[in-house]
Amino acid sequence: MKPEIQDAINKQINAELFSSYLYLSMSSYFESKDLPGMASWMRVQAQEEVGHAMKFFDFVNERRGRVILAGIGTPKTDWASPLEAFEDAFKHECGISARIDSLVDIANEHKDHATATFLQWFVTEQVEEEASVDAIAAKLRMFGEHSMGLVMLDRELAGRTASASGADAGESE
Ligand code: OFO
Repeated sequence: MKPEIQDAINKQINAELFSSYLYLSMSSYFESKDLPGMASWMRVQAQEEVGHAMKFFDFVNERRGRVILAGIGTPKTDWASPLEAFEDAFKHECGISARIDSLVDIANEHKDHATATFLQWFVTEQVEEEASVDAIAAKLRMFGEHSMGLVMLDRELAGRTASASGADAGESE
């Protein structure tokens, strides 16, 4: 594995673990606001991000590279509203998508077809990652100040489970 590719993937492992930390922080925020469904949804999301990090981790090892772990940044801990949290999540996922696109560019520059092919799973996954948080933010925008809508959405989001979302580490979906 070329050092440039290895370095870029190691940075991505850090970014995925930061994503997990951010969503766990959002889960804690929702717990504090008595929104257990949103807290649970974010907790599942945090687990899914660890799964993403582990996919990269396993890939580097399969290619006889070396995973080097670095410190994880401190996530934001408070939001003005559930809508602001989901809007932040959407912005964050757009940033992660841009990172994945640059990784594809680096793999292509180095004619590393194995890495470019491996990354296609993430390109597709990011479409879903952006769409899922954006859809929730859209519903929150629609409800406005109506607390009944918030309660109903919270109940709906409680239904997300780790297995249904492909959150298990190393799961290929
Ligand atoms: Fe790993 O997709 Fe979100 O961040």
